[in-house]
Parts: sequence; C-alpha cells; structure tokens
Amino acid sequence: MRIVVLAGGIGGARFLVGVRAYAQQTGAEVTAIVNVGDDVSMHGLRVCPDLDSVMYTLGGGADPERGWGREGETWAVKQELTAYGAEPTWFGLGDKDVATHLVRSTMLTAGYPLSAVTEALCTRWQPGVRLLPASDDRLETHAVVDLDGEQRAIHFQEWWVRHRGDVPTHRFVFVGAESAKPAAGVLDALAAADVVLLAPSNPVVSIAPILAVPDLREAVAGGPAPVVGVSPIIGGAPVRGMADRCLAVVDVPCTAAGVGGLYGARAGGGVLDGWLVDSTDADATVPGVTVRAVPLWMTDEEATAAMVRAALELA
Ligand code: GDP
Ligand code: FO1
Ligand code: CA
Repeated sequence: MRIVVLAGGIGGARFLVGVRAYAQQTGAEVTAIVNVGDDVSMHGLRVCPDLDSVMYTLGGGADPERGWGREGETWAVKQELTAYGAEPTWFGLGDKDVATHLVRSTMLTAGYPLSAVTEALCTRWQPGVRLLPASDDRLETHAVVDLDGEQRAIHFQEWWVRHRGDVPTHRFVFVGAESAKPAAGVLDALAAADVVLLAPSNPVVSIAPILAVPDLREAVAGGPAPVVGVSPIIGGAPVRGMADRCLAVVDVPCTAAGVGGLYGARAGGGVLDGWLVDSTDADATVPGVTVRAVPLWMTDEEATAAMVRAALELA
C-alpha cells in the first residue's frame, strides 16, 4: 500500500508520526509532500520551516514544546546577530538549526534542487518516510496587509512571527505558484498512490500553498487515489496555532465543516472524497463528501495511528 500525505509543519509532523507507525505495522510505503510557502531567506540562509519541522520531528530531534526548531537549542548566533543590529531581529535561528540551513544553502547555491537537498538532509535524520517539497521552484506565501497607512505584501513569516497575524489582512498570495512545477518525484508518488491524506495542517497557509501548484492540484483532484482529509479544527477552534486568524482572512468559518467546505468535494471541483472530523463535531456535513467522526487528538503515536486507520477505512 502506498500512502501520500500532504503536510505542513507541526500538525503535519505529528500526523506523520502516526502514519509511520501504521506503515511499520502494515508494510505500507509513505511519501509526504510538504509545504514550501513558509520558506524564507534570512541572513543569507534558506530556511524551510515546514520541511524542517517534519524532518526533525520524525528524526527525533525536534523541540517538543516550541513546535519548531531543535531540542536542546542554544542561541549564540541569534545574540551575535542582534549585537550587530542585523535585521530582522524578530526571527530567531538557533545554533543547531543554523547548521541545517548552512548545508541546505550551500547545496542550493551549488545548483541542487530542494528535493535533492531534502533527501541529503534526511540521510542524517532517517525520518522513515519519503519527504518531498511540494515544488523545487520558488513559491512563497505573502500576506497583503494594511501597515502604516498603506497596503503592502509582506512575507508569511513577517505576518506570522513579527505581527502574530494581528494586522488587518486582505488576502494571502502564493507568489510563484502559478508557474511552479511539482518537485521531482511528486507526480510519480501521486500517480502510484493508493490513498492521499490531507494532514490536519493549517488549511490556508500550509495545505493551500501545496494545492496552489497547478499540476500538483490536478494530480490530487483528478488522480486515481481516494483523497481523505483530517480536520485541524476541533470544536470550533484550532488545536494550536493561528488557523482561526488565517480562516478569517479567507472568510471561512473556523469549524470542521467550514474547512471541509473550503477543500470541497472532488465532484464539485474540490479535492475531498472523505473528511475526518473529531467526535465533538459529529454533526458536521460537507456537500458531496463522506464525513466520519472519531477522536482527533494527536496525544501520542497510538492515538494518531488510530486516526490514520480511520482515515484509511474511510478511503
Ligand atoms: P505549522 O506549519 O507548523 O503551522 O503546522 P501545520 O500547518 O502542519 O499544522 C497546524 C495545525 O495543526 C493547526 O491548525 C492545529 O489545529 C493542528 N493540530 C495540532 N495538533 C492537533 C491535534 O492533536 N489534532 C488535530 N486534529 N489537529 C491538530
Ligand atoms: N517561529 C517563531 O514564532 N519565532 C521565530 O523566531 C521562529 C524562527 C524559526 C526559525 C526556523 C524555523 O524552521 C522556524 C521558525 N519559526 C519561528 C517557526 C515558523 O515561523 C512557523 O511556525 C511556521 O512557518 C508556521 O508553519
Ligand atoms: Ca506551515
């Protein structure tokens, strides 16, 4: 059995821990297609937050509390950059994390595509699933906001980290998505998939930028495999993070039904065949989509693997 998962950062990473556990029990093969819209260049280094969250989490090197970056991190580089007054000071690169960005940036500068760089980084971390960036091309999420009396587009990281999403926001733009191609391996993985799962990741800024790559969206929406999504919203609120703020920008209710409707039924031009919601949201309906309710709290590996089994049964 071949399972393909579309994933963002921490919600995607925790879900993939359960997918990997399921795969180890059953001999399934797992490919994760990960959002690159959060990627940013800082201090001359290329940073890929969602790929790194997944790689560190599955590789056992993630900080469990923070949800991003390395465990046991130190911050000498950040302090030295601050002492130089080097902007931006609102984004922190940990010392251990910097090594990842140095290796990545060196390889990208040498001409390797991000998919090859990710594979190289994963030889160290052995995540147990194949990690693919959604695209090897430049694709960055920007937010169109009102700042200092004018309308401006700022990078997603500036919106998320510097402003904590607390700034009047008109829309998100996936810069470069229209002309971006799926990364090497992505279309083959989707064509060979027995099932495609949408992790309980942020629908607006983690999953939408993946599906904004036209050929990738077509391969999911028009592909042979059933597509089942898992709700990141439980009881009308995100489990963590700022999905509520992101959903408000796109005018979608912060509910399991709202997010299911945003993805939409495959028959109606959307991507879903099935939608898994939490037991507390058992009354949720999405036109044209089979909805099933089970506990969706990813408290540990076994609970998450049970979610995965439910998603596969639904498929
Ligand atoms: P990010 O890229 O690091 O922001 O992470 P993702 O986009 O992959 O995931 C963020 C989403 O994960 C948030 O909207 C959360 O609501 C969701 N999430 C986190 N933990 C859980 C959980 O235990 N269960 C469910 N259903 N969703 C979760
Ligand atoms: N999040 C923060 O809130 N503050 C930071 O300084 C910060 C730095 C950072 C560095 C590398 C990295 O991979 C992620 C980092 N994040 C930071 C997390 C990141 O901004 C977001 O959580 C994700 O992009 C949302 O998916
Ligand atoms: Ca993300």
